[in-house]
Amino acid sequence: MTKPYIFITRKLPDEVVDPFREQLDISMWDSEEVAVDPERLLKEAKHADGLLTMLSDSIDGDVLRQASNLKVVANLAVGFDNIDIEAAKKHSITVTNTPDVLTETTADLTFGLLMATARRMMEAASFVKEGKWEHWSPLLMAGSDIHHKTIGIVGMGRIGEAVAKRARGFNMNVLYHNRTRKQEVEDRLSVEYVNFDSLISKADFVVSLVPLTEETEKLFNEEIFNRMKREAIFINVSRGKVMDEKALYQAITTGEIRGAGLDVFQEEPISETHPLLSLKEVVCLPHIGSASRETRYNMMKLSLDNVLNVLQGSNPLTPVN
Ligand code: 8YV
Repeated sequence: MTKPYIFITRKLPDEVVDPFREQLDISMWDSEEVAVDPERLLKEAKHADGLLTMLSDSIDGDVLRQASNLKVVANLAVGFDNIDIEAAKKHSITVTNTPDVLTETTADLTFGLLMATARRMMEAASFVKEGKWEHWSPLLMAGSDIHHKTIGIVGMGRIGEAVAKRARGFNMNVLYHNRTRKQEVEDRLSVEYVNFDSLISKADFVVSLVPLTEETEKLFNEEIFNRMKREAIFINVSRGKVMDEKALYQAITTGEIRGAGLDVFQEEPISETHPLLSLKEVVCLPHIGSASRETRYNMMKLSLDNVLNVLQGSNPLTPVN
């Protein structure tokens, strides 16, 4: 019997992929760093039974319309804004993602980024490395406290909850806003639901964990930054397109808010001339929320299990549609 054919749009480690070769005929794009060429992607999609893909690759309606054999698209991410879910539904293609396995890792990074930004850790580390530490002074690299401050989490999904737990451990007051109120989470974690406007005006740390949708695009814009406290720090670990980068730059340079910690950007990767990189109040990371070795391996394995399940006629472990 011929094995189902799948194409992986980036080179993944053989030790993760090889065990699946017994049941699947697998081809991979040959680079770890360079995204798959869209022509090759289309060519593969046209005859593959399954695709394993990631945020850097757009699986749009045009690709899905031409993919006559395709039964499953497994995304190596919890978000799936790179895939046209409606088109997948129309063509009866299952889409899967990688929730849960990355929750704690992403929450660690979120909290670490919040701490690094508040306590100016990157700036201070560069200061030492560049040989500028010549004397002590009372306000040398003085940042903002974290404990007993108010964190406002926008988007109380799995990662939001994991961030709230960490914040409670730091004796922070936790506010959240979400499409639906979560009474059980409020009781369990002692967090308070507030409307978006109230969160924006009360939080010392505003943390974006919302998915990118039509409603959340540029949710954090000039008006919203201006309504934040002047001491506020904005943390974005969800999607770059939920914020207006120009407005953020403006808000920091005019003192409307204190600073920002960003793991995501409107267009990724950013270049070294990106304006936000010039601000010492901003910590920029290269979209590494889920990037621990353990978690990335778990994400790859879960994606391959999802593909295999669908192609063997059973239910995917973590379907999106
Ligand atoms: C991605 C992410 O997994 O899961 C998400 O939605 O943003 C990241 O953790 C990573 O960029 C690989 O696609």
